[in-house]
Amino acid sequence: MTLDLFAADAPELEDEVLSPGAVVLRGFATAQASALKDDLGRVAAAAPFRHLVTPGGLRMSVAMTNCGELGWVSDRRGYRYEPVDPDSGLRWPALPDSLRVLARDAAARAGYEDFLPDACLVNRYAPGARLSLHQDRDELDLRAPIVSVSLGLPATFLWGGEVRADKSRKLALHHGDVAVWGGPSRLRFHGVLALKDGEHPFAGRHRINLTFSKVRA
Ligand code: MD3
Ligand code: FE
Repeated sequence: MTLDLFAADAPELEDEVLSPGAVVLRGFATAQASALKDDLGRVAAAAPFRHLVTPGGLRMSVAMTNCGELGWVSDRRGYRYEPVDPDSGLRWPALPDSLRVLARDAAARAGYEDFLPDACLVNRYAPGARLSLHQDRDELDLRAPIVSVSLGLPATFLWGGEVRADKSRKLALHHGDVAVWGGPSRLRFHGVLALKDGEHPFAGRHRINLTFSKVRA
């Protein structure tokens, strides 16, 4: 890469390794954002965003929907992946090609070839919405990475350790950033701080996060 001393206002975006197997690809999705927006609009029309309830009975502040063969759901009975949207009784909308290709290309760039996700959880954050520290362990295929795409308002991501009590570091995720988490990092604790209010041309007062995973081994 050439160092351009005159482009002080246009810094090069570089891949950032967070820990072995985990990398942030800054701006990786920016160029495709408008195609993603159209496809996500169709997904949300077929399977509207909703606030799920945790097994403990708390309403989640993040609104969620899914596309792909399997969708993540939570209710009083627990967390799990289901092929059918419990609100409609219909299968989740198919994974749009734009999303499938983006997830596959990002995974390959991070060193995971042939990533074929069967689930895409779409999280929508309004100001104040947050996701407390947790692990993603409802997927069966833990060899496959998770790919996450951030769109709209920026958020502060918490990157923890192997156990909940480990100190976590903060990381800003902006519109277009794609993170790939796999290998020894696959079961790390992580979360998202309460979203700060703002306005973004892509999503108004929201942040949208896409989490792609391979649920079936
Ligand atoms: C690190 N979503 O839905 S994606 C989730 O921004 C979730 O909405 C967050 O965590 C969001 O479960 C963050 C980033 C992410 C996803 C899975 C991981 C980071 C991860 C699995 C292991 C380690
Ligand atoms: Fe997670």
